[in-house]
Amino acid sequence: MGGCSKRAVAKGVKSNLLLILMIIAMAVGIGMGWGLRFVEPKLTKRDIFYLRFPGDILLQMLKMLILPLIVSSLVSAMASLDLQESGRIGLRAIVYYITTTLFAVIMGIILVLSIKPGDHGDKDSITRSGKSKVVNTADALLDLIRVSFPDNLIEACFQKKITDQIPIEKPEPTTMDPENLTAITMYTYNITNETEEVSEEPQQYEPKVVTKPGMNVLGLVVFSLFFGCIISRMKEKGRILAEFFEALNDATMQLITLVIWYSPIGVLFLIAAKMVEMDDPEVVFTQLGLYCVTVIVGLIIHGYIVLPIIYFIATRKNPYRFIYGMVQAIVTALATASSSATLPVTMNCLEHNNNVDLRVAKFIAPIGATINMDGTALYEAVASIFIAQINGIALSIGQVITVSVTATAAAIGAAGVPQAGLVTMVIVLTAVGLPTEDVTVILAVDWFLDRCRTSVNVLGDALGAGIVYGLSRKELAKMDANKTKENGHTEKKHAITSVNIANGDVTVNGIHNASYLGDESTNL
Ligand code: 7O9
Repeated sequence: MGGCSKRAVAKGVKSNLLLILMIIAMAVGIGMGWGLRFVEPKLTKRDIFYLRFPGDILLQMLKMLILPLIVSSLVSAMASLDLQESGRIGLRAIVYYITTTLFAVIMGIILVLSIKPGDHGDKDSITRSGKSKVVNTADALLDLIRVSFPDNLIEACFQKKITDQIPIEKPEPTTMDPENLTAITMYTYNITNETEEVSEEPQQYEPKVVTKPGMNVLGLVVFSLFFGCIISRMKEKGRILAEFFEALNDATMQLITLVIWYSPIGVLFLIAAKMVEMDDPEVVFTQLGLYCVTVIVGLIIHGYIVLPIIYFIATRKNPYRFIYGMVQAIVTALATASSSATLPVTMNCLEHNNNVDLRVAKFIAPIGATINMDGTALYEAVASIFIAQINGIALSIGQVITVSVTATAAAIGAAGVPQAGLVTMVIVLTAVGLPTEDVTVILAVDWFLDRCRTSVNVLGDALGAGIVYGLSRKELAKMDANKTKENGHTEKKHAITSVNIANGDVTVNGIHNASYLGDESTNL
């Protein structure tokens, strides 16, 4: 027992050291980046490019791990769960995702309707940046199903097929033959033709399936879930596959531990580079300050009050201790603005700091990263009503409800579409008939709010895993009992596969076994 507590202390120091390093990295990154804004001569794009380099390497290492991580996690988790149990656990997760996303949206709507950030500004005085996009809601919905069943698994690792909107060419006016015109009349012809196009009927589009770069996560998730399910049903015959994916998962998790030790350096430079390259914050934040405040207050209330209350109700444990265990993941989310790149860190924190049963963490965390985006949902609800406000449009109750439903659905389906932030935003705006080109008004602060909402997305996934674990203890214990009854030697085998080499010493991974036995003692 003495060795056990020593190990616990060593583990505590280790995770605290990382935590301290992460916080220092964030502070130094902000300070250094801010300081570098004032050096003369100003940093060029090239300088910033090099400043970001250590951060880019972190991002690449994290993203490199996503593919083996999600496939091995989902397959091995499904293979280790009985169909009935995994169904019940999955159902709890889905209920949690939908209700919390809806809560986030409602919180956002309440705040934006009471703070009214859009009533004070003048829409035309706000600097616009970027371009809006043409989106068809029905096609976006169909795409969700389309990407779930990729036609080629290898291709799904780096590309996805989605529906694009192709402008329909208008037939040339027959009265004028452009080929016979002189250069100057040709010019005026084009001009008049263009203005005619704007004033006449709107441009029509037709759908076309195109290939876009980026991993088709949804496709891989669906495949892995079914594949794992089948392996579980094959019993003895599927055992070799189950063990293969289990080993692959263990190996990937150990690689993640290595990457995490590098993450403070990466985080420092990612944040510093972002601080240097941002546009003059004074101009942007005086124009959109109240809007940012609305989003951030909403995110804080949702992530640090509403979700912890739900966690407490479901598990009767201190939610802030759980959140404390997730700080590394939250800082990584702030630095990378990507919950998928943060997923390896999230899984690591769930396993090592919060002792969530691996079968639940492996099953729930990747699905959460893919479909559970509370921060994004809250953000989209606030943004669309903000856009209505700056246009002086008063929304009816029906329209507000439409915003809440579409924002919830858009956040859940976001991983199905590339460039999702913009696209899902346009879907919400279209649903209530708001001007879609006004998304360009809020793009100037999007990079900043993206980081904030990503950290709430990650926190929501983590708390979700904790909650589902808390609610599923009975099923997990029952499964353990069944397994020990079936054959005593399997457990021993599991213990050996979870030998912790990353520590430098060979100790049997305490968390893994403790959670199998339902032991509370490791929950520090
Ligand atoms: C935010 F599960 C994983 F890790 F494999 C996974 C991989 C990719 C999960 C999700 C994705 C993915 O593609 N997600 C995605 C998320 C795609 C497009 C848009 C978004 C929305 O992103 C959030 C936002 O912009 O609000 C946020 N940046 O959580 O990453």
